[in-house]
Amino acid sequence: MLKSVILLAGSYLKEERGDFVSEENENNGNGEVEAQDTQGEGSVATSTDRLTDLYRNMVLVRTFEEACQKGFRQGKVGGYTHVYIGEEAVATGFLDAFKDGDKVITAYRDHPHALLLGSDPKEVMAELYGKATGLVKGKGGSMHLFDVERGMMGGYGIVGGHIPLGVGMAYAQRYQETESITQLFLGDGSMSQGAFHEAANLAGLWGKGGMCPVVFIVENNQYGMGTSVERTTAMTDLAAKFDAYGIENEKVDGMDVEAVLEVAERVTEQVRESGKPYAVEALTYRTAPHGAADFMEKYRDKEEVKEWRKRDPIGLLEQKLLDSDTIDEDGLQEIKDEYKEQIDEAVKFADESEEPPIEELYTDVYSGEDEYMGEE
Ligand SMILES: Cc1ncc(C[n+]2csc(CCOP(=O)(O)OP(=O)(O)O)c2C)c(N)n1
Ligand SMILES: [Mg+2]
Repeated sequence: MLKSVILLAGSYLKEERGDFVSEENENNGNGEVEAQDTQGEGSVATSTDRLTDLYRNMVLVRTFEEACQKGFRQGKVGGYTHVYIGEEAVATGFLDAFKDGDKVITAYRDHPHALLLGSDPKEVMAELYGKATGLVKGKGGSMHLFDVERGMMGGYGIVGGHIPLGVGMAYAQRYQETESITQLFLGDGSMSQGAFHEAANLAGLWGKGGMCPVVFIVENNQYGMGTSVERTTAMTDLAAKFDAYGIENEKVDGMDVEAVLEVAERVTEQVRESGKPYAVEALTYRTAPHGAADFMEKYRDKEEVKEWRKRDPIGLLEQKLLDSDTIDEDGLQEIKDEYKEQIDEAVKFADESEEPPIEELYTDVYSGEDEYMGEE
């Protein structure tokens, strides 16, 4: 296995590049970052058009997340919300390898997955605002986005709870003799849940017979809320945990979208072909707080966040696009302005939409006839 230190590499990057994170995402506290090993030397040559598309997708996600963090702090978003700022390269790279018929399932940090699968940002924002025009009629909120037609099988709030569901979905895909696969995103924190181990065991077992085409994508952002991976488990090599279940695995630099895309394309095709599960641990970092309501971050210090921001995924790609003369500073700004305008419209739409009517309180909540709910 090739080894490379990902954390401090790339410090050529201007600190502010790509880092259009608002000051309110700043944090306080103490903590340390350790260098990590990744397999592969990183990037492959990707066409400049494709790189620009990846850039656009990451800017879409970042701009959306900035706006919903703001909306939450203005009291417009009910429930709770968790943003993906700093982690954009992971979902962006993997979902670029998504094919029609595939399925995606994830935890509660789920806005990017819906957006990247093509859900309308207006409907996603309206969902966060709890409005009837929302993606699931305002009844799911930030943590429970679904867009089944596009393959988005949900965001889930119970840590680890979606993992057995995703493995079951992958089994069904083979049982029904399709060529589709499931991309199952999970957090580092969820891997200490029993549900993860039970599901990984079955995935490995079913995979022996080519009956479980699932890609586990571990979004290792170094923390589960305020608890670092080192304080969660004695065995911090998360990819290697899959060895115990006979599941092939590797790590990738989750800040480098081109490296993520290379792994995603190769691995999704292998899983599609073989019906066997595969796991990728993407080493990444959320530069935003755990949840939008968190301001004080005693578990990590500003220096740590600053170090990771030097490798902001959007900044890294901007540098690459500039260095290769694919685009200039004005071109980058134009893209950012375009998404700012689109997301401003989404916020306006969410703000102006109606709340669901009271008669809808019980519809789409339980299966079966609606009328038995709330009736004498
Ligand atoms: C079963 C369960 N236990 C505890 C929680 C509270 N909780 C919410 S998020 C979280 C951390 C999960 O961390 P990770 O899986 O690494 O995801 P991340 O937030 O870093 O994306 C915890 C413990 C929960 N939602 N569900
Ligand atoms: Mg985490």
